Amino acid sequence: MSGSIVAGVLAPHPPHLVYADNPPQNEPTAECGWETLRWGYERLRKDLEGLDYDTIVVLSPHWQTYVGTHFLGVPHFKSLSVDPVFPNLFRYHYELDVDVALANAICDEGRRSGLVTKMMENPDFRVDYGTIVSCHLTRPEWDKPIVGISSCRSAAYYSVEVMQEQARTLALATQRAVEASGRKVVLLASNSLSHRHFTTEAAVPEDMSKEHIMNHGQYLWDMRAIDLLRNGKTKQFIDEMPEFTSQAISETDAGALTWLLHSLNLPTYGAELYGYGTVIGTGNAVMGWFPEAT
Ligand code: 2X7
Ligand code: FE2
Repeated sequence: MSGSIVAGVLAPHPPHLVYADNPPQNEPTAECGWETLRWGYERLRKDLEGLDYDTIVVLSPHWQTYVGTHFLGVPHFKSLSVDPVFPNLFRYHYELDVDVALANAICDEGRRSGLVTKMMENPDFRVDYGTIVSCHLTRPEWDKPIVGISSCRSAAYYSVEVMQEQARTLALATQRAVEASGRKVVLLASNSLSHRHFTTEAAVPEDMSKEHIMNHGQYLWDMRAIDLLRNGKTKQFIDEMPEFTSQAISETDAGALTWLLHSLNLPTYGAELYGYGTVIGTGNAVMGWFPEAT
C-alpha cells in the first residue's frame, strides 16, 4: 500500500512550553505560563488523536549541519537534553525510537536528487532540543518513532532563495520516500515565526506580565504570515519568504517550513490555527494542515 502524509504541523519549540507543562521528564518546575500556545498544542493533539499514523518526521533548526542534510540513523536514543541558553528551564530526560528505515529512504532519495545527505550513526549523539520539544508537545507519549532531519543552513551560507530550492528538493524526496515506504506520517516544521528576542530574562521566567512581542513590526509580519497560511495563499507566502525571513529575523531561515509546505504540495486550502503567542519576545504559531480532510 502506498504511504502518505496525513498531517503537516508548524510546531514551534520554545523550551519554555515544556517547562510550563511540568512533564515528569523535565527537572525544573513552573507555576504556569504561555497558555495560549500550550492550549493550542493541546487542541492539536486532540485532532491528531483522530488520525492513524506510524511515524513523526521532524526538521529542526537547532540541529545545524554545515555540509548537507543529516538524518538520525540510530534506532534508539536516551540521554539528558539541556537547553544551552535556558538550562534553568530545560533539563529533559528523553528516550526515543527512530524510524531508521524511513530516514534511510529519505536520505537516499535526497542524494539521488542531487542533495548532499548523510545518516548520523553515532550512538552517543545528543538529539537537539528543537526536535525534542516539538515532538514532546505534539506527542508526549513518545510512542511513535521519529525521523529527525537537520537544517543545512544554506540560508546563512548562500541565501534564502538557495535554502528554498534545497528545501523543495528535500520535500519532493520526502514525498517519494514516504509513498514507497507504505508509512502514514505526520510532518513537523519545528520553528518560530518572528525571532527577535529579549536579551534578559524575567526573575520569574513564567511571569506573563513581562511577556510580549519584541516590537510591532515583528507582530505585523507574523500576522501577515498567519493570514496567508490560514487562507491557503501558501505559494504567495513562499514567494515572500526571503523578505519575511530577513525583516522578521524569522526562524524560517532553517528551511523547515519551506520543506513542510512543499511536502504538502503548497496547500491552497487553509491551515488550522491552534494558537499564537510570544516567548521571550519571539512570535510562535501552532498550525496544522490535513491533506486527507480536503
Ligand atoms: O529556540 C528557541 C526559539 N526558537 C524561540 C524562543 C525561545 C527559545 O528558544
Ligand atoms: Fe529556536
